[in-house]
Amino acid sequence: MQRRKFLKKSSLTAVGALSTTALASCKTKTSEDENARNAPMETKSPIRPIAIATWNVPNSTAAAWKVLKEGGTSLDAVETGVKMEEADVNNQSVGKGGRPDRDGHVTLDACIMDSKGNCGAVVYLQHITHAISVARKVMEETPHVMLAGKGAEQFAFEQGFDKEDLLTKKSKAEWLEWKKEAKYAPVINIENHDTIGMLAIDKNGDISGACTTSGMAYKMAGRVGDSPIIGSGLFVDNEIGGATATGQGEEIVKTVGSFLVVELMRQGRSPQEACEEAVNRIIKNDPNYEKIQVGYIAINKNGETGGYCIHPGFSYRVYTEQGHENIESSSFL
Ligand code: SD4
Repeated sequence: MQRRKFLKKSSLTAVGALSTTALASCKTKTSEDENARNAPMETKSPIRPIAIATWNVPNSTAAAWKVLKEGGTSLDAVETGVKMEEADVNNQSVGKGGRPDRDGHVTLDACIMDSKGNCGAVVYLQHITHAISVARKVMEETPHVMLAGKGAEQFAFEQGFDKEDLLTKKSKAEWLEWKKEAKYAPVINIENHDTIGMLAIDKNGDISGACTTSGMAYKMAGRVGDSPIIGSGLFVDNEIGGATATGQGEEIVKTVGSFLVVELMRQGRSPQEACEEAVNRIIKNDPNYEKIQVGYIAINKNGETGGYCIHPGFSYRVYTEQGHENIESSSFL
């Protein structure tokens, strides 16, 4: 019953002022759509280049688009794009200015994946704004996939990254205020919004993705969420598409969400349907789902996109040759 309600809702909600890209992924299914979905991918004319990102991050998608428009790779596009949010001190969920853990330390998680299946990640990284670039260095300059904590920091310094203080006055003042009660209760779409996950397809049709965050505000020291975990916060398969996540990382990790979305697309689901099913897994797994927010976005090889979340309020940004827009995601609740 609950499931029926959610399927109905998801097919109705997204038909607002959306581009053909978004509509292709959200509209009510017909047998024509079914045929189109089952047709071999090559027969459709693909939308490319394209960049999409979690939340309304116009500066990031514009920066990624510029790279793509100039003929750059999807890997350069996603790195360049998410760096905008990492450097923005007003985004308190990513990079410099991110909210600290409960001990007052800003610790960053990030990962990146290219079209050849290579990936790199950093977890619990301190003192460096551009965690995504360190993750890329891990991918390109080491035999490993993931570096953590002090080791990641030391590696970054060796690679020429500068040591910085990431705790801004604003985030410090808010943390000191929080400490008075020290009550840990994630606030949906406020405390945990703005992690940026980005997916892009370049002119050659190659897909890459990046995801970067300072994690849940006032988390326990050492806590790592989904964002740097390949398969959870991000997954790309160049034959199929990509997916990335935002929200309560524990739930995303438990269901290996982004990998799940890509595998569902491999089985023939549209990006929208795949995101819905991945959110539905969380709903089924966790009786307390009303207390949390999780949002997924996805793109398939044709450049069709989708997004879905538990609570209303999540949106994602799409940038194509047709222009750019912020799309309000449909939601379970
Ligand atoms: C995490 N998924 O660390 C991240 C949090 C997040 O916007 O998305 N914040 O669990």
